[in-house]
Amino acid sequence: MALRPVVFDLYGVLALPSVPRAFARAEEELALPRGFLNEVLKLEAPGGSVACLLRGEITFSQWVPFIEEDCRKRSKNSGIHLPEKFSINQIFAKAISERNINHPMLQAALALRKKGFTTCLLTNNWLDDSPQRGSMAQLLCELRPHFDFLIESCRIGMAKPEPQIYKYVLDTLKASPNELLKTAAPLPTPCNPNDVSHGYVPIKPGVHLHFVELGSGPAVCLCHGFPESWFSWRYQIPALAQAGFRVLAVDMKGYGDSSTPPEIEEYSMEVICKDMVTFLDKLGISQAVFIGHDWGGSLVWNMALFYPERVRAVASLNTPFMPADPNVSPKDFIKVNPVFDYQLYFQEPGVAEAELEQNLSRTFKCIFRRSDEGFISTSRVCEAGGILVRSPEEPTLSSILTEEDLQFYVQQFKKSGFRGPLNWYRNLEKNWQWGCKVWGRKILIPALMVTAEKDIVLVPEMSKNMEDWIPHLKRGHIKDCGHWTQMEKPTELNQILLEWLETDAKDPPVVLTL
Ligand code: CPU
Repeated sequence: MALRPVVFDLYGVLALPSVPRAFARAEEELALPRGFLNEVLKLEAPGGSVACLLRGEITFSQWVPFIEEDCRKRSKNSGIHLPEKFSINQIFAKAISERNINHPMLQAALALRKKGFTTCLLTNNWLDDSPQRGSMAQLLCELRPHFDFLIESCRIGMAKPEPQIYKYVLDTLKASPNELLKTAAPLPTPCNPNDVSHGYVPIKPGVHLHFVELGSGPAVCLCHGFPESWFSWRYQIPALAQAGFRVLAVDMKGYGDSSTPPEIEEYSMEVICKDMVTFLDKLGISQAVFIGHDWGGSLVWNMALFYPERVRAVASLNTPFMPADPNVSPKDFIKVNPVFDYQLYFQEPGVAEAELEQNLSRTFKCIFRRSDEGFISTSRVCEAGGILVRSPEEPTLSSILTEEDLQFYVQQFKKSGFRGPLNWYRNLEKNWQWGCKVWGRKILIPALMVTAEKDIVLVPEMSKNMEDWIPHLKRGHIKDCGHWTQMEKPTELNQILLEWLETDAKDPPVVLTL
């Protein structure tokens, strides 16, 4: 389908026309007449060095001596003194380092794209081989994924305002009318499974872990819960990568493209923690920030308790840290907390598998819902004879995911079903015994607990005593959020995680004093 095109100028998407501003500042500092630099650039013949630069015929570093020569000539002709320290390189370095994204404009571009418009970023740009070229690369890396097309003059041999560049743009964007619908507040950009890098780490014979990786910087390992996927972090992965982290979103053992060994013992917390340590070892990562949700939350607290040296910082969404109490067995705990009754129903191998695998699309439609959309009832499940028996045969799709998102989960669970995922629940006694060994141990590494107001299974109240065990605990709380935090409230969650990562998970910059 041909779509309606929208073309953005790079300087619309950048907050400040930084080159003219840097020119004005340089002129002031160097006591040059106002507009001197612009004049030099403008006076250039159509075939001059600026045109060559913008068409990519020469690189930035090749261009600098030409333009400096032009400046010298012009100053001589007009009797202007050009100081010794005059440097085009420095003026541009400043201009580029000050370029900031104009977020409202970018959001507008994203909203239009979401509504079916084809978006294009058109810019007169140069081949940057300057020492500061990294800033330009960073900026374009951030912008590129948000547009269908990025057209840079230096890559196509034509520059604005030459008429042929507009013909080129029109040929690239094939137009056809399309209805503009009302725009809502945009969600963070999710990642597309076909557009991300996938990695596979051998853990031991017959077991490997699959993960999606984006960004560079300190490693952040994202651990999903039941019954999910690396894809549950789709709204977090680009945001954390953009903030300067190397994000590794893992398909936990038993899920998606990771191995799904059939044995129950393979899914104890002790074995899964060891797998995650091996995962880091084999990638050569000495420490990672661990962020987990649901069962992934349980896992990351255990990583912090048993392997603090491998954990740069730990954060859990929804799942509180509840140390194993030697006086309360898991069965006792479930008796006191009837919302966990489904966990008893999950115990007998094969039973819940049969129910949950019968119609994957219905299963996920029933499970992935906000609490006010009729979330499955998790109490009296044994008595009811199933977790989905009280849900509609043809449930509606929740507003927290799209039909394509749903199909992704369906396709992932077609591979190995629910046996591996359910096995996470079949080590309750073993996990408790393992936890009892460290009764009294505290978590003193940087830690964050994010509670979700309307999670009816992992209720915020359950986290109330965490400070006894994690005295320096930081907290975030998301109102009107149910169990599926990452997809229900991605904007709010990203804000909490990014602020915490910035303050507690980045190594402080090294300050050199002379
Ligand atoms: C319940 C039943 C079926 C599908 C989904 C749910 N998470 C929602 C809750 C699933 C869960 O049981 N998490 C555990 C994690 C470790 C602590 C106890 C709860």
